[in-house]
Amino acid sequence: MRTVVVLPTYNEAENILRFLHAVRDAVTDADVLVVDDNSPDGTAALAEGTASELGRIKVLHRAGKQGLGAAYRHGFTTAFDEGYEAIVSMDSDFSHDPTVIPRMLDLLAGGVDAVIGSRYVPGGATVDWPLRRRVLSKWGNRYTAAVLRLPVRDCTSGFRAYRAEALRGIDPASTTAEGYAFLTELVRKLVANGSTIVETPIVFRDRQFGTSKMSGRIIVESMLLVTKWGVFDRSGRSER
Ligand SMILES: Nc1nc2c(ncn2[C@@H]2O[C@H](COP(=O)(O)OP(=O)(O)OP(=O)(O)O)[C@@H](O)[C@H]2O)c(=O)[nH]1
Ligand SMILES: [Mg+2]
Repeated sequence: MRTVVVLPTYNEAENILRFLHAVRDAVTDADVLVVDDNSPDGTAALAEGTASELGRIKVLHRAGKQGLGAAYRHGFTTAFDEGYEAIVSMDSDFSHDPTVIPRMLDLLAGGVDAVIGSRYVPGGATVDWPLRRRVLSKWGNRYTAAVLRLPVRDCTSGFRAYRAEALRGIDPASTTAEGYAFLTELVRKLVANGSTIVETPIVFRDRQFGTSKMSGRIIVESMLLVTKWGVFDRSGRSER
């Protein structure tokens, strides 16, 4: 399958060079699409340099920080326009291990529509995160799966592989979430559309370099949206 790895970046200067090399080493025949929100630390210029060196890496230069959701909406639209058959998404800070990508692509090739790298299935784990992050993520995911009745244990994992056709079928451009709630929004739409989703265990590591973009605002956004979608689902109304 013609594959592209979509990498959102914001201030990942300390990671991007090594990370692009690690992705290329893990999946030699995949293209890469970096989606940078004009990172003040010069991430995009570093990515361009690596693109010239390694080839088959494209950098989308966006005007400014608009959140993970907006970056992925842009990246996915570009991937659709360029006709890829498989689309991988992942963080660019080494929290997600690129050597897992081939396993995800094998699962896609086996016929599923989407593969989620999951911290909450047997074999999955989160290491070196502070207790409060672990509690927030684990219980946030339990709440999300229960309220939205989703058969997925890690709805907020950004490490995924999608069959492009299945992703296109839910029109990601129509999503609205700004932060990581965007990832739940996609799962909800995929499930509603009858897509098959499997979770494969991953070990999530805290970033070693650079700073977290996690904010109270996007945590609140996620809780409010999940609750709102749950209420809509129960009231029999569809969508938003
Ligand atoms: N283009 C773009 N990328 C973003 C934005 N926010 C975060 N990212 C990138 O998206 C990936 C996942 O980010 P998050 O998990 O939300 O945040 P993070 O900064 O990695 O936070 P920690 O995991 O807590 O360290 C990383 O590669 C970030 O650089 C954004 O607004 N725009
Ligand atoms: Mg991260």
